[in-house]
Amino acid sequence: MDHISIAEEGAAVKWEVPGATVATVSPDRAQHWSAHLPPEHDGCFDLPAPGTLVGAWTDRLTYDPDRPLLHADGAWTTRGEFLERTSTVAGRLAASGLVVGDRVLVSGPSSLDLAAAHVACLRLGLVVVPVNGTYTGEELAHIASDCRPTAALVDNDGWADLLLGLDDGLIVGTTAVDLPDGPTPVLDGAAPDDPATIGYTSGTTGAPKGAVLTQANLLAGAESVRLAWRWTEADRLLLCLPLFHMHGLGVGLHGALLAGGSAVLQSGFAPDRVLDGIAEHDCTMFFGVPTMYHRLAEHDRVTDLGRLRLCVAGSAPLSPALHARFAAVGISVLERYGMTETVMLVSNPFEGERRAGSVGFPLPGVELHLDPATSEILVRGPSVFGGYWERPDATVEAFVADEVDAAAWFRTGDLGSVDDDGYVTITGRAKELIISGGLNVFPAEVDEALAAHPAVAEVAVAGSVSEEWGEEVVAFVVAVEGLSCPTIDELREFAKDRLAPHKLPRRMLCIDALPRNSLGKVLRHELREALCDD
Ligand code: MCA
Ligand code: AMP
Repeated sequence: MDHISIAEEGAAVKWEVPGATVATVSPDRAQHWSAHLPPEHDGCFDLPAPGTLVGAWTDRLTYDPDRPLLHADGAWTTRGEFLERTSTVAGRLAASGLVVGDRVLVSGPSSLDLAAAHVACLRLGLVVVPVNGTYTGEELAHIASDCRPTAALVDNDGWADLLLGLDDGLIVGTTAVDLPDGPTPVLDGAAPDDPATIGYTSGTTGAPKGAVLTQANLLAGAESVRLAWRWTEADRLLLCLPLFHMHGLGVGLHGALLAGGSAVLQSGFAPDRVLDGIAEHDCTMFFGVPTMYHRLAEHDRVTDLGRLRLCVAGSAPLSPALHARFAAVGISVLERYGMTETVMLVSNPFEGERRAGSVGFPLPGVELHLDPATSEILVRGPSVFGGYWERPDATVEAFVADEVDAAAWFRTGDLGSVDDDGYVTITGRAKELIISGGLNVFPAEVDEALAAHPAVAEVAVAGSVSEEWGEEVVAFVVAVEGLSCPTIDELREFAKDRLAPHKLPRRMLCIDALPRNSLGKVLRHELREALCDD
């Protein structure tokens, strides 16, 4: 293990992105990592690299095999049972012909089967492509044609037929992986730099791209929060976030397995069930997006969350007002910031002030720098991915090379500031993005789908502030001359086969013309401002 002193310069793992623009960056080396370190670390910590997520899990979980690990579908599974199940599933996948590096599309409501299928794939050296189960056929088809999976383990209605329609050679099953058993294959043999997951995420323009995360990236991402949040095997996480985004998967599930703690999996979010689950299973931690906290704040048993030792919020800004509502009942919600491409980046401290409106300090191993010209947040470190699947151009665009040392900086597309105490605040976005209920909506994709409506001459969407959703998608529609504007219901119905439900507009405004600059580009910020004046 590399022993890193926080006083040492350029501590992060280095990598190069050939061809990336070279910019002058003068990183502020004072990363305040010590704010996250338990006192016994004495200002130093061990980077988990070189290592693999699966290696670290197995090391932890083979010890004390009778200890409860995951609660799902009404029953507990122990560490030993879980490891055994994952090796059986891996044996089945290997016997079906899957080999190291093959991509496997995995999607379904949270369940033990889903967790075991995911872990089995990783232990076998397969590359998991987690997919949001609410995606439409079109969205799914894009991902499948882009990453060309060898197998798909999916529990969502109609998906098996859809996928077989795209590729009849695909091995398709459910996450129960009811395939013939095979001998136990080599497990946990992946190297740190081997790809482990491909997470699809949209860019400002173009179709969603796959962010490739290695075993080492995922390990570093989970390890940094394990350390910072003092996550131990005594912890029990109530995990109701979906297991197809980084928040639920890369932080919730991966972190629980790495810490050797336990987790109560719930499929979907229902405040009553969350509070009941916490009480029944003596949970110690809860992770959620701000929309979940908003709904919990409205609940008459909200103070039950006070029995937890840690409540973490992320994926979208937690408003200072919501932070204050929890503080008023004695609950100090810890806000953190991350991305599909980077796992977790910045977090409020476990000890010390959890500052409302701020995301805190860079996590151990993460270097953060603000682009001096634009204030865009640039990051590098062992959890940051190396590039997009088969998209060299997009990869080059996503990184800025450092003039001084070889490690490139990833451009997050988020704008930020760092105050005198070292707290990072996200002040805006360089990228065109709406975040609704913790889910990303890229306006251009929605514009394109709505523009195909026969009564729509032109259309652009913008995000309006919403207490519950953070932001809501609002469509500004110019009707075809002589036709009346479609209603919001007609518009949603029209687009529902192309766009997942969270991308559909919740409101619509009929206008005479879209504001455009002299080059014809829609001035989306003017639409947002119009909504603020509303
Ligand atoms: C559901 N609907 C939504 C959303 N979710 N509409 C807008 N935005 C959403 N996020 C639709 C439903 O399809 C339904 O449509 C209607 O809204 C009401 O649904 P409801 O039952 O109230 O919603 P829900 O099923 O309770 O879902 C809300 C939710 C969910 C629990 C907040 O969206 C959720 O789990 N969000 C978290 C996603 C997440 O894990 N994000 C992390 C990605 P209709 O009425 O038409 O049926 S970001 C990430 O991973 C990075 C690394 C990070 O930093 O964490
Ligand atoms: P995703 O691409 O789904 O991983 O979403 C990542 C994006 O979510 C980031 O680039 C941010 O814009 C946003 N995000 C995540 N956490 C926070 C947070 N605590 N505050 C504000 N934005 C956040």
